[in-house]
Amino acid sequence: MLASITAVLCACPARAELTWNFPAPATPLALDTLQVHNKFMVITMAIFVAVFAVMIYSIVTHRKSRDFKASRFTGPSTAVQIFWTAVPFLILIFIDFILMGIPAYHSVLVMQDTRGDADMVVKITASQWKWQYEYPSEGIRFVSALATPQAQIDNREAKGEHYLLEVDNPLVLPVGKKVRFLLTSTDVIHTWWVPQFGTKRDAIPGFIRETWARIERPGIYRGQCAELCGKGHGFMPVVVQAVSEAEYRQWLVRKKAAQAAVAVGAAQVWSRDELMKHGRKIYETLCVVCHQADGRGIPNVFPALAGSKVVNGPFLDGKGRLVKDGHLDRVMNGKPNTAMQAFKDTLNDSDIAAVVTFERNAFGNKMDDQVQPAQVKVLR
Ligand code: HEC
Ligand SMILES: [Cu+2]
Repeated sequence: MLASITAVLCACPARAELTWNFPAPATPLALDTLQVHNKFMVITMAIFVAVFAVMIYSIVTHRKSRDFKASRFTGPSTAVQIFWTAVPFLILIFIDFILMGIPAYHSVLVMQDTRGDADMVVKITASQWKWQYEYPSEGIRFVSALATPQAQIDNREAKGEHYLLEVDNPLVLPVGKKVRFLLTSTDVIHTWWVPQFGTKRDAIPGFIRETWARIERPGIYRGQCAELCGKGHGFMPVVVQAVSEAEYRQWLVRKKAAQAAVAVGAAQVWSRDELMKHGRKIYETLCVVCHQADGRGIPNVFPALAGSKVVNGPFLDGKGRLVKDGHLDRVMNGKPNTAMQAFKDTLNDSDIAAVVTFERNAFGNKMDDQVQPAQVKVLR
């Protein structure tokens, strides 16, 4: 028994880096809330020590073995009674309102301060189980999904340093700028949370909520969805890369060029191999959480794509229109009121064409056909 406890204790520090304090604040707001926390800890510790000191002193000095005789007075004067009621009352007012209330109120005000003086706006859309980031004034939009390989999740490979806290496309932000975040969701409630920013806001379907951050130091900041949002809840991390203003400008240029390249790619005819290769990548980042790596889904929850009638059925009718509830329709428009969301707005033409082609020719499906990006484009 003792040996096993010792073994567990000794193994712990080797497994995870143990830290006892909060992560270093990266925004003024996070610093503010940390200071409130620390101040409150000092106050509660002082109260704890004072109350226990009196209690322990009384227990020790007035104990029976010392033959202590209790005093037997009754009914002290009204003045004394008012006095010993009023004094604790005043102490409480002082501690609660002055020492704790004012700093807490200040923090909450700062937290809510999303007035129009922000330098830039980022729109965050949550969906099961990934984040979409949009820079409205730059015309940039992309999906940020978990990048941890499935093999690590399945314990077939050793877990990496940032296990479940890594994404394919991090949110890139400039330091020193007030960034206003607008949050919403397409399905259930999610929460966008980066501990080092001191911000945590629910993304609620049908509502736009807001929060903000002014990141002070460049670096990579990691967080998670903090609202239990279904099976993939633990698989939708938030990664923010804070860079200098100049690097941010360069990133914008690169990102725009990449988007333009995607548009060019969508105008070309892709080979089957290209479609399959790209389709596998999309499938592994976005669909695998539900339909599983082998395409067999989870019985009664997520349908199998292997052997599915939809996947192994037509996707366009004779006139080149979408077959209702066909393969392409299901992927582009989803199925209302189920976990199968519409991918039309999250994926570009090439992504949709590739992932559909992949599904039709993987997991034992042998449709031997393909979808071209240009076909998806006209169906939008
Ligand atoms: C959040 C879970 C989830 C994710 C992620 C997801 N799906 Fe689905 N998918 C479903 C569910 C649930 C259904 C069944 C809908 C219904 O009731 O018909 C479904 C149905 C389908 C079907 C029809 C299968 C059939 O036999 O009815 C296809 C095709 C499909 N999904 C493709 C995809 C693709 C491609 C992706 C990734 C781009 C994807 N799905 C991502 C949950 C998901
Ligand atoms: Cu979530």
